[in-house]
Amino acid sequence: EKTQVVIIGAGVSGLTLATFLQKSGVACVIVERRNRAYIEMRQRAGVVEARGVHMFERWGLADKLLGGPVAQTIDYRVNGVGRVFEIVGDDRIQGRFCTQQMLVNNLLKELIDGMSGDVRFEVTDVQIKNEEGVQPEVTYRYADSEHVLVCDYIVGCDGDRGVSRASIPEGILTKYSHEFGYAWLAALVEAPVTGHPIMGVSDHGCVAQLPRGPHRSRYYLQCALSDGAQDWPDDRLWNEIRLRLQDETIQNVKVHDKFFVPLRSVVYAPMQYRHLYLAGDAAHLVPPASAKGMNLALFDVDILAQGLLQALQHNDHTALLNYSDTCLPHIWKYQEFAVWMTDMMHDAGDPTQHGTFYQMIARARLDNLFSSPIAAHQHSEYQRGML
Ligand code: RFL
Repeated sequence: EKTQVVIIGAGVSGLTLATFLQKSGVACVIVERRNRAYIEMRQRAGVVEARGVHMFERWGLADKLLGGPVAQTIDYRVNGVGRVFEIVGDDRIQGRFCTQQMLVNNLLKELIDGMSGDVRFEVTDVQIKNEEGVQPEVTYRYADSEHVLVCDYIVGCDGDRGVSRASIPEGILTKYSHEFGYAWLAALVEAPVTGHPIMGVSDHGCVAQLPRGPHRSRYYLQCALSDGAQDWPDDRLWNEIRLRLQDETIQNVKVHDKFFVPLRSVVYAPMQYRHLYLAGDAAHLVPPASAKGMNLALFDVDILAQGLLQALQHNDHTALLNYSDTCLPHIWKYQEFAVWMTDMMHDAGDPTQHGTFYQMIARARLDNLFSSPIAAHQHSEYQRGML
């Protein structure tokens, strides 16, 4: 069987890329190991930043895929005392509320139900043939039969633990990584954010509460790397939230899910090898304090979609050859932002991280956002994804 592009993984990057390509008349197939119902249920990010909104507008998809405008404020709290930061910038381009789940569901509808896009769920044993001078192939198993897709390009959108990056021979990619030494417990709860999204630091570790729809929000709590679900029963979770936010009025409500994310930053370079291109978490990871993972994935596939169109429709391979060089400076800029946010949030509250000296330095950094219009402007542009 022949197609132009095979995309491995139907997460946010794979589905967005396929939708852009399909809309532009490029034949593509997604192969995905999970079933559709599983993908429709998966919940993570909450906001498509201003840059991503602008991108979807450019592809004529913003109103079909995205929700309404999002809060342009962040309540930075230190030991319960809040200061509301206002994200400033061009009002015409604003971030939109759109959980990753909502975006993925809207993409599935648009791609499969609206454009008859070809997404093959529940495949196993995906393998990549990516040799010099030979037409690339992706093979997979579905039920008990083996399938071969012959194509022009392969795109790895299969996350950090997928097969795409792993198929690249040793010595080609450089891995740049940083482990922060602690984890975040992420808990989706049945209570909305009632005021502004909260980024809180406290002497007991950092805590954040971010909106996830009209009835839900996600709390993030700094915890030890070695912690597991058994260490965080619901009572402990709520007691810690009250303690870290210094707010005894917070009630225990239903907790829908709880999982642990070790905080790490990773970049693999280059993001391409022969006919294979990596996008999203397959190429880089950022800690969740920055809220950039999904947004960087969207950035990658925008650049890649344009490069693939140039190559396949105009026989111009320049943009595709330059894919890594175009993406990596942007990715590093937001890695820097993610490290700044993560260090600031943890050091500002927790003297066990880097001592009381760094606690005061981190608080001075936070203060800066409220006293310096230049710092506020730069922080806003990072938040909006416009730098
Ligand atoms: P995804 O979404 O993980 O999709 C990868 C897909 O590939 C499939 N797959 C395979 N398919 C076939 N064969 C194989 N061998 C395969 N191996 C894997 C998987 O089943 C899956 O369907 O990666 P993608 O598309 O690169 O998207 C990246 C984003 O999902 C990720 O960066 C964000 O979720 C990160 N993130 C956040 N990003 C933000 O921009 N803002 C946020 O507020 C935010 N919060 C978060 C987050 C990530 C979190 N976790 C789970 C680490 C909060 C959390 C808790």
